Amino acid sequence: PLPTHMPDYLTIPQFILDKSPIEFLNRTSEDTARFYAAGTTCMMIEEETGQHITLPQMKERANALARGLKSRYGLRENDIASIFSPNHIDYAICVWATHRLGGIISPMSSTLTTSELEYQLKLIHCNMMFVHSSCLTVALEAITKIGGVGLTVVVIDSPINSKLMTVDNLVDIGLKMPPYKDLSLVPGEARKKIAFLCFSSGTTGLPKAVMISHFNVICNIIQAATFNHLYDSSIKWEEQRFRAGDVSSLVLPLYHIYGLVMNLHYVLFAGMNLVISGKFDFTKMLKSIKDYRISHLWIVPPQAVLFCKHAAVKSADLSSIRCCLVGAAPVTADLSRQLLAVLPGIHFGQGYGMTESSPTITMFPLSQKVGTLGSAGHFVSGTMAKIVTADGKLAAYGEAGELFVKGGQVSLGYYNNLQETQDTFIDGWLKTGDVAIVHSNGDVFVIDRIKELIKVKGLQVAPAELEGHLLVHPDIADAAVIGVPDEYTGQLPRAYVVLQPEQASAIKHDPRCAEEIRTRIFEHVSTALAKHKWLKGGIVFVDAIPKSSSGKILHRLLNDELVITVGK
Ligand code: 4UW
Repeated sequence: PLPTHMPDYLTIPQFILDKSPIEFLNRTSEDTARFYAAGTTCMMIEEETGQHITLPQMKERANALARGLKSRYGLRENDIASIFSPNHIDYAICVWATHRLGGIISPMSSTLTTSELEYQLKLIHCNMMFVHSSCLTVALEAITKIGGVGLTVVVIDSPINSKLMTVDNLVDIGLKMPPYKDLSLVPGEARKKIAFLCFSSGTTGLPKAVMISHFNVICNIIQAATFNHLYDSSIKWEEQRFRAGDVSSLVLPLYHIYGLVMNLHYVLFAGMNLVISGKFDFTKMLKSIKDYRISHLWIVPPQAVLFCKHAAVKSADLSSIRCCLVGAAPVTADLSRQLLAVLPGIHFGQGYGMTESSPTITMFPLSQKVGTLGSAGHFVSGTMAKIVTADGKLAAYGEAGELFVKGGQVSLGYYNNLQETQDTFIDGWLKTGDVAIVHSNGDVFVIDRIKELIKVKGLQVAPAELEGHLLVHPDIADAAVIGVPDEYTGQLPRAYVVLQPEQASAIKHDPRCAEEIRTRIFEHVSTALAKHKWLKGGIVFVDAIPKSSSGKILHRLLNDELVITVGK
C-alpha cells in the first residue's frame, strides 16, 4: 500500500529539492541514517565534459533562474514554456524554475522538423521557449510560421555569439535578486495543478498534449519507491535495487515521459547520481559506464539489442552494472535472455507505462531479482487494473483483453480536447489500448497493441499523422500506415498507398516507374517529418484501403496477405 498521507500539496521541485525522500516513506530512523551516510548530495554529471552539479547547486540555480524569469519576463502561474532541446545539464533547471513560478512545461523532441514543431506550438500556445542552440533555426522558423511575435526565446546552452538571452544570463540576474515567494499549494491542489504537457497520440489520431499534474508525477515516484521497498530496513542494503549513491545512465530523451519522470526525477528522489548524455552514442555510453562506474541502466529495447550485438561490448568493462530496466516497447523473453548472458547476475526486468499514466504502470518486483522473462512486471503500488475481453466481460487470470488502469498516476486528460479525453479516460479508468494478460502470481504480459500507435525505438509514431501527410502528395489518392516488425527498432512504419489513376497506369505500362514514385513518396515524408517516422518499413501500392462502413481505416487488415495488383 501507499503511505496514508500523500503529499498532494507540493510542487515537483518542492518534493525533489526541498524535502527528504525519507519523509514520504514512513521509514525508521535507521533508514534515515543509512540514507544520509550514503550521501544524499547526489549530482548530475555531463557525459561529454565530466562537468557536474550537485542537487543543492541545482536547487540554487533553479531558484535563481526562477527569479530571473520572473523579473525579466514576468513569467507567471499557468504560463506555458516549452523546452525544445536534446538532453542538457540545465534541462531540469528550466523545468524546476518554471514550476517554482507555477508555470507549465511542455517538453518537445529536439528532432522535430519545423512543421511538426509548428503543429505542437499551435496546440499549446506557449508564452516562452527554452531552446538549445542546435535547435534554434527550426524553432525560429516555426515561431515565425505561427506568428508568435510575442513568444520569448531563452537559449539553454550558452553559445558564444548568441544575441538572445541565455539561461546563464537569467541565472546571473536572479542571483542578484532577493528571494521570491515560492508557489504554495493547499492540500489537494497539486492533484489538479498541471506540471507538464507531454505529447502522445493516445489510442487514436494525431499527437495530443497530455495534462500531467504535479501530483501525478509525485505519486508515480512514491508508487515506484514503495513498490521497490526503497530504504525498507527489513531488506538488506545489499539487496536494495536503488540506493543513494548509485550511478545511473541518462541516455533516454528527457522530452519522453520515461526519461523525464523515471530516469530523471525518480533517480534523484532515490538519492542516485546521473550521467547525462546529450545525444545517444553507444560507444560513448560504454566508455562512460567504465569511467563513471555506472550501476543502473534505463534503456529501450533497441539499446538492449546493442548490448547483445555490438562488437565493442566484448572489450567493454561492464562490471559496475548492477541493474537494468528496459521498457517503452515490447521486450521479448529471447532478448532478455541474450542481455542477461552479457550482464549476468544483475537486477533485470521490464517496466511498462504510458505518457497518459505519468508513466509507470508495471515494473519487475524486488522479490524477483530477474523479472519473469517476457513479462512487463507487476502493477506498481496503488494501481488498480482491469482487463476487458473482446466481448466486454472482465477477464479472469490468464485471459487476454484490453487493459484499463486507475490510480494517482493517471493524468488529467488531453489539453483542449474534451472528446478524446472522454474517450480515453472513462470514469477514472485509463483505456490503455494495449492487450494484456495477468497471471495469478501478479505477472503482467503486454501481448498486443490494439491502438493505432506505432513504436520505433520506443518513440511514438502516430499513423494518422503520416496518413495526413501522405494524402497531400499529388501522386496519392489514399493511404494508410501500419508498423511492421523490425529486429532492432521494434517496428518500422510502412505505408499502403492507393495511387492516383495516372500514376497507377504509368506503373502498369512501365513497372520501373514504381521505384521513382516510391522515392518521391519517401522523400515527401523524410523532408518534412522526424527521422523515426520515415517509411523505412516500405511503401506498398494497393488498389484500395480497407475501411469500415463509417470510413475508418481497418489497419488490422493491412498485412502481407492483402491482395496487391498495382505494380504487379
Ligand atoms: N511492453 C510492451 C512494455 C511497454 C510497451 C510501453 O510513449 P508512451 O506514451 O510511454 C512509454 C512509457 C514507457 C515506460 C514507462 C515507465 C517505465 O518504467 C518503463 O520501463 C522501465 C517504460 O513508452 O507509449 C506507451 C505505449 O508504449 C508501449 C505500450 O503500447 C504503451 O501503451 N509500451 N512499455 N514494457 N509495450
